[in-house]
Amino acid sequence: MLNRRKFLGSSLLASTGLFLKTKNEGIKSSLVIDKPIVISTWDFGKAANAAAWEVLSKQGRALDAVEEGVKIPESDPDNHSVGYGGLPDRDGHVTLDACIMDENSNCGSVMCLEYIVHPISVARLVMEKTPHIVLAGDGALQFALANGFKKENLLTAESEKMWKEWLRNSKYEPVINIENKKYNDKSLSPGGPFNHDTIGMLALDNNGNLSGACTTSGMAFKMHGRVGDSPIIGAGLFVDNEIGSATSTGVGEEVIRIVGSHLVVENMRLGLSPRDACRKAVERIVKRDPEKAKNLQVGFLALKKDGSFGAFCIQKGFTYAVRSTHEEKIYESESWFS
Ligand code: SD4
Repeated sequence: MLNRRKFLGSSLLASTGLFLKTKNEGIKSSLVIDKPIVISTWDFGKAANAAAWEVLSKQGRALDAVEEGVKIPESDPDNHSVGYGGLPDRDGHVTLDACIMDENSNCGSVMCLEYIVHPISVARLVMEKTPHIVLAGDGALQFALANGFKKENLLTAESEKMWKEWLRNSKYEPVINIENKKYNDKSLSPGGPFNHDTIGMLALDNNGNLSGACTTSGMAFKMHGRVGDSPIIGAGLFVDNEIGSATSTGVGEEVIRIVGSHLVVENMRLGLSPRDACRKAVERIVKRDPEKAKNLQVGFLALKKDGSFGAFCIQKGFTYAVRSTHEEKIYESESWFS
């Protein structure tokens, strides 16, 4: 049945000229017919996708899928860049940023939230229970506690150890996600690898609706109060149910500057494929300051309304995970620099 459906999908697309194949871009040979689909940033997106898939494969809503999905890395103590076990700011506080957006442009966000393992669920509650979109800091914490979330210490012994190693030099030199370079080389950077990664997740459900979620502990050893792109609607995440969705990872400041995820969705609105839409956004960052870009990492990931997907990043090394009816795979994104 699946094969027949896939065949029908492929032949329909081929006959209408929609059968596209681009290097390193997800090939959705049976686009609409093969929904649902979920994609997320980095290798650890695979386990998160599996949780999202539990929802999607039972005809669940994309919104529920992305929330359930990103909760996996949020509660994983071995993931030092999301939720529990995330690396603290330079003063030792684990401060979390998260946002969520549904098919009706409803959205919710928390910034600089402490002590709560699942900031994504608090963001969803901000969306559903308040007339607001963003709650920050202590206000976000009070809101979470009032709604039954438990206050927990998020600084694990391992994260604390890494922070203490960092404190020995206390060099405030925030660099994120540059794979295989000095920040991920333990001998050059005690405590590394530490400075990545955010999970951004995008899903298309059986009803053809899109939603997205993005959650992170942000830049390791950041200034207290620093907020990145991840909880900012339009920067770290954007969903337009008519067109598509996008999310980002990397140096948040550069993404905020260009309102990156919104830009990727608007590029798709203009007709670009997900991969090309991401590439155009990367180009905007690189062209603004080509010298700076050599030492920056930003990656964009996009999922279009038709189920096609793609990514692009500045430096080699950004990966993303895909789960659909016919694949469970990790892709390596194309990059500006090789
Ligand atoms: C931030 N964009 O806080 C996040 C960090 C990140 O992979 O994505 N790391 O700027």
